[in-house]
Amino acid sequence: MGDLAAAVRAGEKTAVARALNLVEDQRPRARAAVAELLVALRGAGGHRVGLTGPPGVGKSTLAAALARALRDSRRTVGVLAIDPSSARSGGSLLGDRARMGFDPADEGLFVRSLATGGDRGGLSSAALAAVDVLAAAYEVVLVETTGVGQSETDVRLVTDTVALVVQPGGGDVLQFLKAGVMEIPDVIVVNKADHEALAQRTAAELQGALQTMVAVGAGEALPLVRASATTGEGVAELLEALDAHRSAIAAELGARRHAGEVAWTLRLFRRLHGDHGVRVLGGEEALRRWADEALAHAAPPRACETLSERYLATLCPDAGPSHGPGPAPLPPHDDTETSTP
Ligand SMILES: Nc1nc2c(ncn2[C@@H]2O[C@H](COP(=O)(O)OP(=O)(O)OP(=O)(O)O)[C@@H](O)[C@H]2O)c(=O)[nH]1
Ligand SMILES: [Mg+2]
Repeated sequence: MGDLAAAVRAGEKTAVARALNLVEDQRPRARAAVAELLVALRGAGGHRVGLTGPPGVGKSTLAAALARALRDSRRTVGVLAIDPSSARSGGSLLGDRARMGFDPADEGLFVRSLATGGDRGGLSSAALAAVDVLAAAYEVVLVETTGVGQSETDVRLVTDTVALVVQPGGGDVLQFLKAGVMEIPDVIVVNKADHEALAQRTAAELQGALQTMVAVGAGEALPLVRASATTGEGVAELLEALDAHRSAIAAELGARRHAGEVAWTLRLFRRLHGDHGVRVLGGEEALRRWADEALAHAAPPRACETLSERYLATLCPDAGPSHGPGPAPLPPHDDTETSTP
């Protein structure tokens, strides 16, 4: 597994493809291998950018345009289209590579769709692990997810910067933002700005709504970019806004990624054991501390297994030798690393 991790880190395309196949493989042996791989791939990694937004606003086209701009500036890029709907257009994005003049032999560009959505509209563990793989291999990772809801919330757990893509006349998004149905992104893009008048009006409406939100303390000022993925207009400005956000959060990046991993571990645990599981392990706060501890030694899927073992041991302390004498005491709540194996 060390060899594969090293090859992925070196950005070898065949290794990245192999790692992503492994990530999608649900068999126990593959899952154990993925757990090992994810630990070996941990560390700084590339800038993870989420592209979210309603169906058909041009996320895939924009991802292709951004990828091209990044390659022009000699940065390496991984593109991941997640969920069934994106997987379809992700396919066309793959087709678009030729049309957009991407060299198939380009070692610095990797495009992949994952058809594996998670339950209840959220992202699957495979999707989240795939982001980790690409971030280890490429300087920038673009993650496309469609829709408003769980997948949009989940993508935040694995990305550093979230860009919400809307299109001219996309007033419903404005309503969602105002109503708090939708979380506030880091950057907003009004795509299809080649429909000039309408794009201008939509941008003005959004700007007004955002200013009101800032004024009432419901959000921060955030960049709003008008772009056209098809003409390329505004794509450089979008890239600047994404880079600026990455620079602005540089100091907190480690903490943010760790918080994302804790949240992801908790989500996986909740999917398996529900609120009951959370109660058995002493409530949300205690569960966070258990997750913190487990994440010192493993990536989220494996950390969740550790929590599950603890849950079972708590439920049936006499269940057999494999569970040992029962759960260990809760680790102290401080910032120093705990050393429980
Ligand atoms: N006029 C115009 N059309 C665009 C632009 N960007 C994308 N489109 C078109 O909009 C349609 C949808 O684009 P996609 O990139 O597939 O949109 P998407 O958001 O990825 O769609 P889903 O993945 O299905 O949610 C396609 O026909 C694109 O050619 C743009 O900037 N201007
Ligand atoms: Mg798409």
